[in-house]
Amino acid sequence: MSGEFFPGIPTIPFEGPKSRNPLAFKHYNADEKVGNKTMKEHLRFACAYWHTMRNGLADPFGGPTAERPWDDGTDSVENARKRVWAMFEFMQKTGIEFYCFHDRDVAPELHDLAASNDALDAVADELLQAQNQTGIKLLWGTACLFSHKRYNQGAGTSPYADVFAYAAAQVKKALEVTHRLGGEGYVFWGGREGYATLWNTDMKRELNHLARLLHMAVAHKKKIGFRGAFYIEPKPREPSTHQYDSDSAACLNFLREHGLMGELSLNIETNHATLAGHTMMHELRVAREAGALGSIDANTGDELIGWDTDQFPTNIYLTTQIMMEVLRMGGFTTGGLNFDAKCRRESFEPIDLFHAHIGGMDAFARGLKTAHAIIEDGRIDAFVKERYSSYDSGFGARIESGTATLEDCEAHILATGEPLTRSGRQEMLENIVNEFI
Ligand code: XUL
Ligand code: CO
Repeated sequence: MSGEFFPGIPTIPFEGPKSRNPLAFKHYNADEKVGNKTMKEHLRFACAYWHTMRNGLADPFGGPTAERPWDDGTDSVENARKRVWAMFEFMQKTGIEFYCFHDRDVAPELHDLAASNDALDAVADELLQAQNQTGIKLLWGTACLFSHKRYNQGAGTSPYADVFAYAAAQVKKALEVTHRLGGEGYVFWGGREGYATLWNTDMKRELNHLARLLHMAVAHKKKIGFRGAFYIEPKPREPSTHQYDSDSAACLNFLREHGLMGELSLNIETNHATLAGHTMMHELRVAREAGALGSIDANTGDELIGWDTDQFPTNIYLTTQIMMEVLRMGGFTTGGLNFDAKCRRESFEPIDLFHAHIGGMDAFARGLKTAHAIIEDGRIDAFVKERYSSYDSGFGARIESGTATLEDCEAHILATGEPLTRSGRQEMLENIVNEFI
């Protein structure tokens, strides 16, 4: 492929930690092995089409600043087709092997559904050609069910049945295009699936409708033979006051209540965890322990700004914690690390897209190595195992196996007296983590 979109920027090399070249990886060395897999096999980085190609970098107080010389700013299918090649040149140069898209990022929404579907098919032709030429794959596709004004009161949870039907039709098409492009997954992020106020809301009906939409999607997935994974992406608020998929626990509860557990797993995003008042490690742990950790939207928020800033992840503690959970589930299968992140409004040049992704990839390479080393070292795991060892045998084993009653517990304490507890050693364990960072 020619280098017409990012002239003067080479394929980003790995130069190691001593390099001072801003256009080089210091830690991400794609083919280097960590444990029994290479870094690229562990990390499965993906580039988000909406941020990389479509985000003008506006904020609530000012319009777009991004300079994207290849984009003529129109909604033409021609412009959309051209953008595909800018996206793929960018991914080739950064060595990112997957991408993710919404239907409306890759192709324009036109005057009616049929025209929009035709536009999407035309761009999908181009995407398929670019995938075949580069070997880059689709991590997941999704439908944008939150930007158009028809979705002002939700999509699957809209009080209007025809809006529901429009959303479902969009899901059908996006799913078919994802299938055609060999996507490894499909995401449901309920951008406006929640409420602005309970005074006008029938929550039970809305939740039932959302479940209907997902059941329809599961049925259609089976009908067309799509074998990829389905994910729900939790987020507590913004744009709505409360979103039903507010965090991992709420999503799991929803899936269980509506008979969808096993059909969908979770795509967990760092900044959404922050907005939910949780650590990312918490959100991942909740999902992993339910066997439902599917994929990750890798970004971060700003501690001083209260909205979804979608910044690139650079914090090594964060990436270490994330990779601990990923390694502990045995690695990704269909999922990966999708940079659902954008440059700051001040970083408006095309080269900033490179700095941003290089930084995120290096941060995750360090997180991966650190997490692997902590697990290999084994001291933290050994501590945790020992901490719960009173349940391994004796009376504790009877509690776990369900053979002890309240009366048995009373008798046990009357016989043994005041229990012994030990220090949780938080500081010592944090010091061990720091030994590896
Ligand atoms: C929005 C967000 C979405 C989803 C896909 O906060 O994260 O971009 O990842 O719809
Ligand atoms: Co996301």
